Amino acid sequence: EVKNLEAIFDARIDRDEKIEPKDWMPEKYRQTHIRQISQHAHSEIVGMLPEGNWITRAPSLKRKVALLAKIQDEAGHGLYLYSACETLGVSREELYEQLHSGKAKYSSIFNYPTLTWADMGAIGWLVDGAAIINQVPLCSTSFGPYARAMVRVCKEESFHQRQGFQIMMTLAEGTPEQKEMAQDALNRWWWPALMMLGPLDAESVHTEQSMKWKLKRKSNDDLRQQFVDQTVPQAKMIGLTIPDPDLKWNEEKQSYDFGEMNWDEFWQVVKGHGPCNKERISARVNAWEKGKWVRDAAMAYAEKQANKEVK
Ligand code: FAQ
Repeated sequence: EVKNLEAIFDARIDRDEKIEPKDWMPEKYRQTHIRQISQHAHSEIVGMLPEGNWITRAPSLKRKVALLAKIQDEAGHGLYLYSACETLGVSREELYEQLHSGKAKYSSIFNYPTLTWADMGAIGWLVDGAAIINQVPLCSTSFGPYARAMVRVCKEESFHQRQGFQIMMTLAEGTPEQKEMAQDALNRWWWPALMMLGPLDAESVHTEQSMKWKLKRKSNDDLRQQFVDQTVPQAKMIGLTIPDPDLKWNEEKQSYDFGEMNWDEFWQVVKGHGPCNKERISARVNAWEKGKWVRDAAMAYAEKQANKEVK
């Protein structure tokens, strides 16, 4: 009977139908979606921390307002994604527990430090830039709640990317020191941003199955190529240099060739040994523990209200 259900399911995927939470789905489909959607949610939440570091030091009121709004958007994305994930039968408490205990992964990129204001520019421009390239195809992913969440998320990411590029542009047009600060941020964020799109296709264990299920619509390498081709002209436009001596326009393939990434560094960061992994997790655990009294008070209040209604 499961064989039969599986054939019907596969046919629905072939027809590009959306799979909804109450529909039958193979257990592996459910598990792989819980994995990817929860990693994505954790990334949004942990991703607030590097930028949170600069809220009190933004150079003007306008910059501070925009940065605050961006970080709040990220909180919203995290909450959407946790909700989408919960429709697959996992509770939010379990997901938080997985993050806080170090069991769950989140994007490697958020384990790097934010050393100067220019890093706010580089994150918006490069990290949100890479996130959009990865997430636009996810708007047509096969699982309905994930696909629908991505539509709004992508619109907001697009504002974030412009916000970051505008910071970089302003710095690059500024004093020599400001331009140097922008270049230094680009130097530090370029390679981590490329690696954020995941291991090489040849090393990517999930791509083949995820493509069949239309969870992933493009491979890691295709997305990376698209990111490079889109970003190199933007760097040129503002007079900054991509820190890659092997970067070269390839006339034949009509796109850029680029250098090799440091995959040892990537896997070290993914395994928890990046520059800020410990700091990020302890910030989350701390926020959770410090917020306990708020959760307790809200529960006590809700119980009191419920009792009142009975009388
Ligand atoms: N970091 O076989 P694949 C954002 C793991 S949101 C850590 O290629 P898959 C917004 C992978 O989980 C950024 N781990 O895996 C923002 C797997 O391990 P597992 C997050 C990584 O799933 C901006 C193993 O390596 N976006 O930036 C990474 O097919 C600014 C093998 O890899 C998403 O999560 C990595 N970079 O492809 C917020 C998008 N890459 O699970 C604040 C949704 C791979 O077996 C500020 N996710 N791994 O233990 C995806 O599209 C996919 O999951 C990929 C990875 C493409 C990330």
